Amino acid sequence: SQIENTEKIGFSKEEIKASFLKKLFYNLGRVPQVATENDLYKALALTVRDRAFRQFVRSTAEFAQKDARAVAYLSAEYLPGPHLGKNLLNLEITDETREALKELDLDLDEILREEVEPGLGNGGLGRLASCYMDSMATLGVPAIGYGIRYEFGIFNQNIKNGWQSEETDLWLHYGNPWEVVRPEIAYEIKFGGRTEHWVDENDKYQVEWIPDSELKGTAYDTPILGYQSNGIIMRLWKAEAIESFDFSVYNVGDYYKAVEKKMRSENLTKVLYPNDENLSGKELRLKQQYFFVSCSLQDIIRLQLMQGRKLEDLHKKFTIQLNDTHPSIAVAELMRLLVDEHQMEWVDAWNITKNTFAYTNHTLLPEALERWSVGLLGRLLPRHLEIIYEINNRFLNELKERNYNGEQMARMSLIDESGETSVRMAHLATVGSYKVNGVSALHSGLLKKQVLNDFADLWPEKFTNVTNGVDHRRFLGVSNPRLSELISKKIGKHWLTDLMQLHQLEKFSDDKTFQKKWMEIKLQNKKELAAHMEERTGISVDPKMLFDVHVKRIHEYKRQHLKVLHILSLYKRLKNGDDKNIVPTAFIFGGKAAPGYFMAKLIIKLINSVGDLVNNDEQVKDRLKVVFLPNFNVKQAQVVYPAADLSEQISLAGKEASGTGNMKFALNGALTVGTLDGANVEIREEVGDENFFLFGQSTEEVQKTRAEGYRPYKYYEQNEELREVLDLLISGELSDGDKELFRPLYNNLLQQDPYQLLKDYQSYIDKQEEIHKVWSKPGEWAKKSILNVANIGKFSSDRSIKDYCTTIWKIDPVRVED
Ligand code: 26V
Repeated sequence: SQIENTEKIGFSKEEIKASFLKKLFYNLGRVPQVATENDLYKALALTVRDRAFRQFVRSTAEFAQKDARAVAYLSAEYLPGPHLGKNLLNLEITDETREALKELDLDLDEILREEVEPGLGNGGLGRLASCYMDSMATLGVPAIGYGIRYEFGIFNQNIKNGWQSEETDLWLHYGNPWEVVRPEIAYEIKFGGRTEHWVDENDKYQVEWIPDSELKGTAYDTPILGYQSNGIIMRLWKAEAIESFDFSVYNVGDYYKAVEKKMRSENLTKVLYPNDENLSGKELRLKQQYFFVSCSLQDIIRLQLMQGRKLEDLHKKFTIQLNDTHPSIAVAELMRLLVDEHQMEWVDAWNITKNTFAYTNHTLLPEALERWSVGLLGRLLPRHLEIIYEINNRFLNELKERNYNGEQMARMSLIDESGETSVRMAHLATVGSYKVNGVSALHSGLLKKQVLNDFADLWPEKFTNVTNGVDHRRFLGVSNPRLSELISKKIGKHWLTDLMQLHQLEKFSDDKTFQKKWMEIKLQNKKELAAHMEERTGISVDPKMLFDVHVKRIHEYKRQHLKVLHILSLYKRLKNGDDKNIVPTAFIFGGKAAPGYFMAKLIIKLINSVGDLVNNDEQVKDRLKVVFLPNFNVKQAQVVYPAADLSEQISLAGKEASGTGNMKFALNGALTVGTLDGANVEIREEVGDENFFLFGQSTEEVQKTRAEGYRPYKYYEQNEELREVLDLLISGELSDGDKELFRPLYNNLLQQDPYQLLKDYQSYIDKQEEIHKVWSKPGEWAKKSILNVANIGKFSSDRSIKDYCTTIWKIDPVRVED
């Protein structure tokens, strides 16, 4: 009723226009005549934010009234993408807003382009967290997304002379109209020092942690809207100094010391670590993880108590999802809060803890599995190290009782004593959780067979799969308005909340007029991307070419360089006058390399060098184009996916946990060329093998190849075209005569080739020939494209979240409607 009494803000064109002008005038002190693009963007963002907060307040009231069980999603990364366009769609006011602005002589699309996206993540994992926020909001899952408010997100990528260079991301520079700071929601966080143990007068064992530094985390809330109804918040923590602590105890002479300390505190949330899939054991990274975990757990406990609930019932009212092991120190922190701060018995606290957490694993790559050295962990979090040892002792005792031998116990221990003694965070997360899941059927299977094999044998019922999904409202609804409109005209708008409705398109796949409209839209989207690329790179591409797209983080396991070998083979053939079966193709790449990852940076240089060679060669430049689109992020992704004809998903089988780009491409009508890796397997199952270009070894074959002693050199010797292409790398032709530049890649492929490119090469080349043949038959291609979209319904993140609700969280969504 308090909500009812609050003035209802309208959604009509007139009301939006009035609100917008009011915001521009009163919040920004501008009239339209003198407003900058940024002023206009901000005024519109504030207009929309008012409406967004209303949804959030209503949902929260509803959830509270129902005393609903809630999810706390703990993720060190989020990649929400631009908020404005998405919120307009969710509020269903895109057209009204466009009209309102038009009456003021303003263009909505131009304003949308002004938004700088929050790049608070590296790639797949962070983007998945944001897709899940959207779906939780839409479905009415009571949820809060907790994370870190990095001041500098993922770096901006520039390409200089073909090399990647990194530039600081200043996303907060112009202010962030979407967030609201909550200064009263702040928690103290301790680091370092020592612990004291004693038995008190009631014979109770007591522990006190005496830290050597403290700081606080303050909440910043961003509303995340669901489609048409609900809204939830993403609560990000910013590190600040505790002023009273610093300033009062020091005398005037130490004022500057105190200032320094303040600055040191604020450093904690300054910057996102840009390494995906590689851990360097950095102290600040562990501090970030503990910081956001402790703030979030203290907040959850506050919410539990505030609702008049008992702490003993925490696991009944909250489930906490760990997005990879990055927040897994939470297992020890919750134990500390319950036992040390809330005086609970260990056994009771452990029962709550292991029934509260659930853990999602996102990678099997050994170099990405988190371990923290006992030395570092003990120095930073002495109490947590003790707790981890205690959890481990009790766990190993349990194993002993089950007659496990020493070798098995050493393998399963939370502590790895084989090298530098360290804590295996995946083991901590597994032992401390009631469910563990992988992110595709294949990956969840491998997780049980490889990394967590012993645990899966011990607790088979703990392990499950939830195949990833994507926010189709963003990646089709917002980013591909033309296709969305065509689909809605044919089958209605119901697909926005039920992607399975796309099945209805199946019956039009042979319809020539429909095929024509379908491909006409693709062409329009390609024109837009071509214009965008030309603006960014100066390279012009004919929109009629086949758009063959490879966008994702640059990593050897993703095999961007296999794509390069293919391009070079086509180049060679064209130069030799052998142009049969080669259709004009634009090869489009995008993605960031971790700043310290030499091979990945060399691959970027290679792509650009191949581009220079091909794009400037009179003989081939109308047949092949190579573009590296700099700074691939969510905003650019929204222009790329709708324009793709072919989606490259060519990782070595068994390496890509799921992939989510694969889903976004297919959702926009691209056909996939891919290996049997991650979610590709399930995409192929859904769209049908005749509509999917499969190549390469299976996971089992990859393992067999390795077991038999893989010798890449054999393929170099036996395959003439492959040999010529590889030799081109060190010929100097790509590098102004420099024969050494690409030698590290060449040597790596010939000597180790850990991702077996050479073994999969021929199968890839053959498949590409088939692809070019199909492209020459537009009707056939169009049909396959339509069938891909018609059968992609499974990969909505709405389905993933429903799976989490039923198989893991045991939550019934509560949809609030007007
Ligand atoms: C690890 C580290 C190590 C420390 C430094 C920062 C950092 C950041 C991220 C990671 C692990 C990234 C794991 C990841 O992103 N996995 C991807 O998750 C996607 C969503 O489930 C999935 O689709 C991709 O296949 C998988 O690679």
